[in-house]
Amino acid sequence: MFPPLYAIIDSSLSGERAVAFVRALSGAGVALFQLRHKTSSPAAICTETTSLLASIASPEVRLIVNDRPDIAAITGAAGVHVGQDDLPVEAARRICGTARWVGVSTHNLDQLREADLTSADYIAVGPVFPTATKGNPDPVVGVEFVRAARLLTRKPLVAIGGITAETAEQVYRAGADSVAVIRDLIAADDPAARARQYFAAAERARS
Ligand code: TZP
Ligand code: MG
Repeated sequence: MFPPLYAIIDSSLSGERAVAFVRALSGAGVALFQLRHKTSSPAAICTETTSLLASIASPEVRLIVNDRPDIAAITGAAGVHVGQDDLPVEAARRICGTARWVGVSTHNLDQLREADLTSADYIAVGPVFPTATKGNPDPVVGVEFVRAARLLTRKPLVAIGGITAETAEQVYRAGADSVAVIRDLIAADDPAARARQYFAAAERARS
């Protein structure tokens, strides 16, 4: 089963705090993380990735690097996530190989159809809801877009953008295999407890 919760670490979290966050969430069962330090230097992203990888105890827990297939490969991370303006999926694949995941962001149905024809291991769609976390976000696509996307691909579908533990259930019900979340987890008093609320929402949506 594709991990139902994808926790993204943005620039607001680094060093020991990021390590503690990954430890707490992986202890709660979160099996998929992304490091998204958009403004950091390649050297800093390498260092951060290496320290997060060292904090991950289980081989079932994956850390994906945003934007940079070279850093994913060199650090031994589990994969890379590329956007529409990054290296294309197949270029990232050549760097990362088939053992690592390559995920891709899409924001409309044309991009989704195109991504479906690639070797991408999962397709992200969004922003599903308004978000203040991403600067200059693409237009909000809404939950209906997730439903439409579900009909167009059999690849794992990751919904992103403004999702909270309260709204996750409707997103899973619309066909998302996973929800990718930044603020709602990072800002939580108890991120592990918050993560468990997502798992409960995914269970309810499945039953
Ligand atoms: N891509 C589309 S929305 C978004 C990204 C990276 C930001 C998601 O952050 P949040 O805090 O979960 O809305
Ligand atoms: Mg990118």
